Amino acid sequence: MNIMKKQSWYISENEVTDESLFNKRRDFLKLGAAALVSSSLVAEKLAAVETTPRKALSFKKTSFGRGLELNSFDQASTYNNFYEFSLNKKDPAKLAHTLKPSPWEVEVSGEVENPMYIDLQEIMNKYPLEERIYRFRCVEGWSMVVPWIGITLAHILKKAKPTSKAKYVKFITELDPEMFPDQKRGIFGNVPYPYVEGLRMDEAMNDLTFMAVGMYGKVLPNQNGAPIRLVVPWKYGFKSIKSIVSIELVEEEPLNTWKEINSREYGFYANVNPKVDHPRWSQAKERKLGSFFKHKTEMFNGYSEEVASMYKGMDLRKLY
Ligand SMILES: Nc1nc2c(c(=O)[nH]1)N[C@H]1C(S)=C(S)[C@@H](COP(=O)(O)O)O[C@H]1N2
Ligand SMILES: [Mo]
Repeated sequence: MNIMKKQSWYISENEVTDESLFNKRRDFLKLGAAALVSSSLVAEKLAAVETTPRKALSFKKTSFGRGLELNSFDQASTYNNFYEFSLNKKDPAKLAHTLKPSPWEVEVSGEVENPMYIDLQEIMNKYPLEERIYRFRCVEGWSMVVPWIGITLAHILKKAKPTSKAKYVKFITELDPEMFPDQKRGIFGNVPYPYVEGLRMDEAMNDLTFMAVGMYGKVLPNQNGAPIRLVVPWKYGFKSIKSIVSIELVEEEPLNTWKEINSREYGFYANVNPKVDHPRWSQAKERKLGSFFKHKTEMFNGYSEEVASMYKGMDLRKLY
């Protein structure tokens, strides 16, 4: 037996991995015996690690995020929040093979002159894809830097032509219990499905707001939200909804899933803000995946120049 004495600098695994924060967040979900059973099932499936080769995409490089140090593909694709598969971050990479990203269509509807269905093949083959390197910050306190490939949401919305009544955009994840095991639990599950998110119209049209179909040069791995997901880099990660099937332009602010689960702790705006703490933990610092030390959280996750003007006159303390 090799028992090491703890050094003064020793930080327990829990503190480093943020698993403790994750668990705190999870407290609010109705975790019953079912969840425990499913996590042992997950262990049996450990062998089924995703090995599917990803299709390469053609895209244009851009200057977004130049100079930022990228996380590795392995880091970004094996530490995921995707509750439709599991509440444990290591599980989606092992379980997401049940998600069938093709064929796939996204419906664009509601307050638009030109409602449409967009085929994912059409986006991948005909739209002008570009690469953008963005910071990504989860509300739990971990962060990463990822090279996403996709198009701006504005590109899609302009094709659909929003009417003057369009004030918000509502996004919905696919609802299909055959693809997403946690959805099978219905009202006894952890999360009210389908997962819903929303943006105000100006946020949706902001040039940073991105619809990703790929990362690290190739199509998205299922666990990162294939075949198409939102990326809003100045907001906490839960806004960046995965595996989208519906984009609806609406008049009223949509109720997003985490606000529905716990409106005291998660809001609609959810802008990254080091000065507004989560009711149960500080947001002043964050830890980038793979790095040992924490660093300071930046206002709007470092994107103030591009987005701060949208929130002039609003009480940022209430924007959580
Ligand atoms: N449909 C759906 N979208 C989702 C989630 C989810 O559970 N389901 N989790 C969110 C959260 S909390 C985060 S931090 C990011 C994680 O994205 P990643 O796994 O690509 O890092 O996805 C967001 N989008
Ligand atoms: Mo998150």
